[in-house]
Amino acid sequence: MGRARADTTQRSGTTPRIVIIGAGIAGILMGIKLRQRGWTDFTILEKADRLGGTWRENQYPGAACDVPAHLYVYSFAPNPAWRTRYAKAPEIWQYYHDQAERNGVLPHIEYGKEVATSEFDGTRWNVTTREGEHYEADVVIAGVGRLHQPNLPDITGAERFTGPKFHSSCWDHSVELKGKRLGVIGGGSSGVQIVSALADEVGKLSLFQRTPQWVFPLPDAPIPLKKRLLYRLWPGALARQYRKLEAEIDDRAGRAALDASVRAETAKLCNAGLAGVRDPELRAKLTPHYEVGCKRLVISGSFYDAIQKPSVDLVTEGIDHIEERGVVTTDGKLHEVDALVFATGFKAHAFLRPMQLKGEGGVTLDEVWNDLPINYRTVAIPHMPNFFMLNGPYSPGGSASVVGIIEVQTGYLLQLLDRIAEDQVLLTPREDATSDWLSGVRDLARQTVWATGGCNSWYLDKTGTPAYNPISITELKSSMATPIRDDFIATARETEPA
Ligand code: N01
Repeated sequence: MGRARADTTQRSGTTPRIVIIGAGIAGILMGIKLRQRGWTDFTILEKADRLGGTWRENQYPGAACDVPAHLYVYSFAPNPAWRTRYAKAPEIWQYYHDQAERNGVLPHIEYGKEVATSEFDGTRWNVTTREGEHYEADVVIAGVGRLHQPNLPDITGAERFTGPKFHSSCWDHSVELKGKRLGVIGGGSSGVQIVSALADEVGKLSLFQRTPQWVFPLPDAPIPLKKRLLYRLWPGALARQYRKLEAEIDDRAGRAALDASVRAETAKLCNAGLAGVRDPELRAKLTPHYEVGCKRLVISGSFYDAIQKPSVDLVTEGIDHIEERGVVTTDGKLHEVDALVFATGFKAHAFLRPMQLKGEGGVTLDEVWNDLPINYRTVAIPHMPNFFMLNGPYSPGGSASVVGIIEVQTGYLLQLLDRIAEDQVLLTPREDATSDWLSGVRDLARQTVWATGGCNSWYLDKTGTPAYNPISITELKSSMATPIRDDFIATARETEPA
């Protein structure tokens, strides 16, 4: 049986052995924080052959983050080198790789290790990979991401298409698209970025749009060399920029789901961008008929320009089926394409799955989560002692920086880990505390534009309730500043001699 290993010589004898699942932004951060406190007895199991999570997978043309680059960093590691307001996927990947390297996390990562099962044996967790390797851990922390598993819609005949086809998060860079006819199904954040990036490169681009999106017309901009130098020489200015962006976005996006006046301002700016579409027929096709903010806002300063190019065709008739040569819409028209991209989003409610979890008394995650992804404050699950999550269900939604959210959750988990180490206990959230917290969040979520704004989106669970918490980072920080001791059941943990 394997151990959650790495530098075990430094093991203090009281610190728990930890397995972290996933080497994305969350897993790397947890690794950095553990090392900073001298806890080196942990392993990060990563299913792929590289770290980076979202930014490893999403390498489609134009992939970039729509949270300003200076905010999309660990707060303790500002980056003076960003060249543009919004960073591109490869630069973001490099930043998080560098953080893992600089902070000594790389040797803790084991690649090609997809966790298949985690079973609690009454004392500790037995983690098994798909390849059948076993790891023992006192604590398991899942940093597996929420938008991770591609949603590939079941469109009749898709298998008959003879050209290359792939999901936006599995881009096949070997396919030459220059001068070719490209079909893009889906006009969310990914589809919009792909269209903007490829409109001039391909011969013809057909965007199959089922629902028009609200597009916030924020242009990207270079960060002048002088400013980059200033940030390098004067870290205080960079820290101030982080705080400024955090406050601005918290102010704008943090309460937007609950605050109609914030949304009215957003709608005004989106409509001003839309007004730049000259052809009234095209503009009508791009005009959303639900409230702004109902779906996650698409942020792009270039989409409306791209969609008006002669090489781009916006197709709004529904897709009937796919055949060998392309996509046939419900009006019977065949849209011939050489390659097809599914920018159709992710299975946002498949959190932790397909991993199988078995907690105390053999209870499975599927049993605990039969109806809803029940959890306590996004990080802990009843009946799953010492099993924790980062960016779990009911984390804040909207356009906030997920890095900031994960930092708050990590700070909270570190306090739980301290208690686990000091008191040698297993911590499980109480069911009553869990349901009190969860019903509060769900009641609030039902009042949001996500639920009432007249759209369908991946925010909603099967009951039509958003699985997100409409609170700002400021509110998240205060609600997760200190764990409430009595909300957890603490049972003695069997320990090994050091
Ligand atoms: O996915 P989406 P995404 N037939 O789910 C359509 C983050 N992100 O990958 O609206 C036809 O938003 C679907 O149509 P509809 C960000 O949080 C961030 O674009 O359901 N169409 C929709 O248009 C984002 O919100 C960044 O009617 C079908 C699209 O596919 C999240 O990831 C960049 C269909 C899916 O849109 C997901 O974004 C990229 C079907 N059968 C992503 N099924 C940045 O930071 C689905 N669609 C910039």
